[in-house]
Amino acid sequence: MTSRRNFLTSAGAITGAVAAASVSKVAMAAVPEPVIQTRPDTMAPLTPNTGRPYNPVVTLNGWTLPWRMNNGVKEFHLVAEPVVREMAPGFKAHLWGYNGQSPGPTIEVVEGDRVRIFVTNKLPEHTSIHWHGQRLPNGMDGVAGLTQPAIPSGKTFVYEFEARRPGTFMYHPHADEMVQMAMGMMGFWITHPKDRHPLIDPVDRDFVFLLNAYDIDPGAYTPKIMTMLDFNLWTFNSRIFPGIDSMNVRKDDKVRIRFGNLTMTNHPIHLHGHEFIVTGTDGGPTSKSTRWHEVTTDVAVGQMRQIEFLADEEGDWAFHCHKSHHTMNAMGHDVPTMIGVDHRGIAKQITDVVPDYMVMGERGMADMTEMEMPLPDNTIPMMAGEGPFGSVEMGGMFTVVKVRADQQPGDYGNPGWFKHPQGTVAYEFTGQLPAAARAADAGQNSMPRQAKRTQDVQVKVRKPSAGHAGH
Ligand SMILES: [Cu+2]
Repeated sequence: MTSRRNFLTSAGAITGAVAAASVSKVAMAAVPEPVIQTRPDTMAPLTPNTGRPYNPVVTLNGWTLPWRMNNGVKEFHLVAEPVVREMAPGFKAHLWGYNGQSPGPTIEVVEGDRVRIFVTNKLPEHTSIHWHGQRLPNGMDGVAGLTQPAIPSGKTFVYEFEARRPGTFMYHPHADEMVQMAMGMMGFWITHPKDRHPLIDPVDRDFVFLLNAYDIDPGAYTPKIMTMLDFNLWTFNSRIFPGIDSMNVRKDDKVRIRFGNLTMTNHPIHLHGHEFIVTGTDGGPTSKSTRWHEVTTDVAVGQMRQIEFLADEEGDWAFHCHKSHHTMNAMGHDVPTMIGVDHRGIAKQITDVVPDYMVMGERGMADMTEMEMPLPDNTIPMMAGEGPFGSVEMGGMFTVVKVRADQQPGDYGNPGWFKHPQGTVAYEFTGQLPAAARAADAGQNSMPRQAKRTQDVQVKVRKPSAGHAGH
């Protein structure tokens, strides 16, 4: 097993070394050595030094799997295995994934490449891999029982096909997939165009990640795999804010972000400060006549979207799922609405008896960030993340696109918080406030009240008692 750290020092060195003439075909092992990566950091792009050239992508809190060339065939080795994924600093989950991580490594190939993928199953049960979105022989499609026998525990299977269509794809099991995807088994696949493509523009930065969700009780380590809708951890690439790296770009970069949804619900993904176009799906590049500007694009289950924009506004721009429950971290469910109830003293007493007891604050949930409720081990607060102006009060599917004039080409490092030009930050008004002008007489409204109505009814809006279910 080779450490990713070693080969990153000279990106692609493994592929180069193995493909070099000094290694004879006889000496070449039948199966490429698997590369394992156990850190959750965003790794530098893997620049190819064999095969056709392309502009590599950057996987958010992830990495790209190196390959070797064997008689013109690109060979990869995926190992399906239990992994420990740090979902945010201080919070680890026991998942299943590939080559040390969940999601597995990104696979990058070029249109027309002949690809051979060895899949070793180190899970306690059988598995398979389906190559979502690919044109390939039916027997390589990876549906256990339908197109192949499942890969038994301890065995290695080989998939081989030509990457016929350029685009944005993913891979995941098609064997006991409810369990295996709930446990984190999935990965990204990019097929780069072999030449200049009329519908695929070159970009300066190309980010990829998968949307996935888990149900892990506070204090626990392993996802509950029977959960269908009521997940409590909403993740980009099995990371939750504030554990998700920012996407750091140079001002006026053309930026592409690709994401695929392997959760059980849709996610409207929203970018601040810029408008983008959807340039592709897992069906390939979109035709130009179908492109219009958006700031939010909804990704249904099993879909992928690639968006593109010109990063021409400097700043720290939020990028997140627009479902507000999906920018929250693990909470106990059935949390009662406590707005208007001062229970802070009581809550402290209750936690002496019930350690996992969590309630929302009397003025809303923002109170929770100051309530200093004791949390069980291996649990992250519901909303966390300190920004330059205080608590960001976000969790889950949230990160930041950092646009900087002085970010160097090829530098993906975090430039720190944006330094706002003087006079460009919202500020407190300290003058005299005028009295509110309220409509005094209903008769002057454009929609007069019904004359017959004798009594006003007041309603209080509250969440159903089932609380968090069904979103
Ligand atoms: Cu969402």
